[in-house]
Amino acid sequence: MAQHELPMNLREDNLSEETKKLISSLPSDKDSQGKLCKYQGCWYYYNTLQAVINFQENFKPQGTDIVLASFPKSGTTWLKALSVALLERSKHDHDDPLTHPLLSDNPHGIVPFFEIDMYLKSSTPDLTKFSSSSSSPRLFATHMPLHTVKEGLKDSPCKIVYLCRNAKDALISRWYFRCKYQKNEVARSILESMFESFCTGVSFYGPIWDHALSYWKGSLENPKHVLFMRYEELKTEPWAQLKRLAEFLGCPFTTEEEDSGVVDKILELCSLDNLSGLEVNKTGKTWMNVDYNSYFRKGEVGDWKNYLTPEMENKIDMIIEDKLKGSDLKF
Ligand code: PAP
Repeated sequence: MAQHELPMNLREDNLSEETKKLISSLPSDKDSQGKLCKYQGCWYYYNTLQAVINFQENFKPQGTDIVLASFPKSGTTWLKALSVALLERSKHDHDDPLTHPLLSDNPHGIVPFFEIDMYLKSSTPDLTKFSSSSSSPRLFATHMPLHTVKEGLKDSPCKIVYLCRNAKDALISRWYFRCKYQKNEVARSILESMFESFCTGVSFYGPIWDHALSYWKGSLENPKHVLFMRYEELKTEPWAQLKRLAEFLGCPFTTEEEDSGVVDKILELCSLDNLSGLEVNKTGKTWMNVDYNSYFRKGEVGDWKNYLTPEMENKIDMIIEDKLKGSDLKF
């Protein structure tokens, strides 16, 4: 694909002289979409690296900020929706399309990614819309690993929520997303090449094991600062996990709320069926021209079984087991 046809985050046309110099000193590689380099243990396309550096150098945190973090395709859209619904619940009716933000905008339109929506275009983005007089804390998102995010947050006590998902499901989800975005047929040859990069770790935001480990360790070191959640647990015990998230974010449910069905209402509002059926999510797009509907697919646990061969399964499992050895993280 020609540079100008690629989404801005995958290109290399927005680099400062310092970043060019930095890149020349970093490990580099390429995949079918472009050149990648490894910064602080994580692989980025060049423009995204510029955005990461812009964020690290220029972001001014507030102590009440909340950061939602994930490896791509781990349920970020869901986590964004749940967090917005939790924080906004005292202000809006869950079914009022005129006022509830989730009924008129996609979660990605409401909660910006540092390195995609904010610092990709500018090193000094306008943050005024996130620091209005609103009493809610500011919500941001990221796919960066924890140590890289922390540099931008300086020593601020911001709360960080990480959503982890089975690596094989995240890979299949990424394959579908990429094919849809590039308007390609969902071809097996694309999966096979993505699988190889995924296993070597040389893939956008990879390696997944180091990514998850950074947050796992952070959550063990400072559980009040970093909450480690799992997509699979959100699916099997949504009630308990939503309550856990609410407590961590400092807005636990009251007994009256629980008794009056607020937990269920939030889960229903943020369900894949409900969100994907909203007009805005059927027809809207991100500023980078990604259809909002590409963020909603099956939302199942174990969908990889329909696509990966036993050899592929074995290979990925062995790599991850080996890389996680010595930690008690499993995913
Ligand atoms: P992103 O990293 O590009 O932001 P992200 O939202 O993390 O994408 O991942 C999309 C996955 O989350 C899709 O998984 P699948 O391809 O295996 O189906 C998508 O279906 C799933 N997803 C999106 N919204 C929800 C939701 N409300 N509940 C459960 N799963 C969801």
